[in-house]
Amino acid sequence: MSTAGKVIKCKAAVLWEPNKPFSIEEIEVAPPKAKEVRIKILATGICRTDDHVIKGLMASRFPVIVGHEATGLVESIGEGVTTVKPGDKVIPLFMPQCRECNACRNPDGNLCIKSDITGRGVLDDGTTRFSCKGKPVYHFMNTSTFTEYTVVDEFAVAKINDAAPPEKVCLIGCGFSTGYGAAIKTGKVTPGSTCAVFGLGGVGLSVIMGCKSAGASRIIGIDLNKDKFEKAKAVGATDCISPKDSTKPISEVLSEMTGNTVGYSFEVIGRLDTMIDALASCHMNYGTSVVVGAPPSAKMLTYDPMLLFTGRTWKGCIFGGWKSRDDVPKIVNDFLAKKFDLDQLITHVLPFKKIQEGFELLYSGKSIRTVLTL
Ligand code: PAD
Ligand code: ZN
Repeated sequence: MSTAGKVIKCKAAVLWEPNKPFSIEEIEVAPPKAKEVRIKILATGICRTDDHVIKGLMASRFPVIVGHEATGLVESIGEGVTTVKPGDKVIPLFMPQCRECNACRNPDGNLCIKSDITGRGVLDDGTTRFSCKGKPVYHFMNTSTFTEYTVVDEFAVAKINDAAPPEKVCLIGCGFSTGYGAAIKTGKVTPGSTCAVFGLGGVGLSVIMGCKSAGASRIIGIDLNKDKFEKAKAVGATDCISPKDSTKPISEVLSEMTGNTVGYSFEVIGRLDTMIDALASCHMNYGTSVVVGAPPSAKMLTYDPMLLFTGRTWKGCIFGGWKSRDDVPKIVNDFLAKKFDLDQLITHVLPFKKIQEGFELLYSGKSIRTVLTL
């Protein structure tokens, strides 16, 4: 029996307030309105950005359904939707692409004006499609994937190749593409260069994979947790160090290790102190440092402007600088053509109802990416 046009009752992991565990609830998902798409989620990864909402580090309205790294099938479409149809395999896009705003029209831009980085928590028409116990539940970053069904705006979904394995390519919806793009698109790492990657989670490892594919000859991974080193080396790091192993500033350690040749550095943690450390670690004149880790909201940092005066470039990127609707289907095809491997990033696969266990694995440092299957 078709569910199109009807309210769907299904299970979702609802966050009623910050700093509380998920509660698996029965929710109601309204049908998609004009230019909206309702999606049955097949697999969704756990990313640190979801945890930023739990911890209150990222602006959000509550109750909310987080999750933003997923694969799904289109269940039904609203009026006027032309780019996807029921049955299509898709990836929801936390960085949308409306194709009309200035950033979308600029060849180098990707920060679409429709992106919800300020935590409005609603679809483009200003309302939500989720409710639970008679209360509205808010959306998260144009996606909300910790649910059996979600609704997104058409500008925030990409049709992908039917042959793509959902429990792997969900990582292309965030972690992999973010890191890989930070290296090849935003940092523009060059062959033979030396790179330093701060933070060896799923996103940091994807930065390493990008540096390697760009032809970097030395890639140094930096993390406080030495258990991350083995995986980092498996995906392409040539050396790994812990800041705890030296009393000197990490920038000096890196300079001594490399004869002062770090061309590119990446902050993939989301901390103010390591953003400055990463900046100071790239070459004072020709070095480029990329902020990938999400900055804690409402925090300021101070830094010595001499770090930039000598010539360094400091940049950042969301979703690796990719234009999501154009590029995600291509990245999925590159995966199917075996241009990179996602298995290295997926350490755990759990049924959706074990979402809390998946987050515990993230907190304990035991997982890189946990994928939840629905
Ligand atoms: P993760 O928590 O899996 O990895 C972070 C790593 O940093 C862990 O291995 C930690 O041990 C390590 N770490 C923590 N503190 C320090 C420190 N002081 N010095 C050295 N290492 C440390 O996170 P992730 O890989 O899922 O995400 C990393 C960041 O990227 C996080 O801030 C997330 O919100 C952000 C992100 N940004 C985008 C984007 O579009 N810019 C997308 C996805 C994730
Ligand atoms: Zn993410």
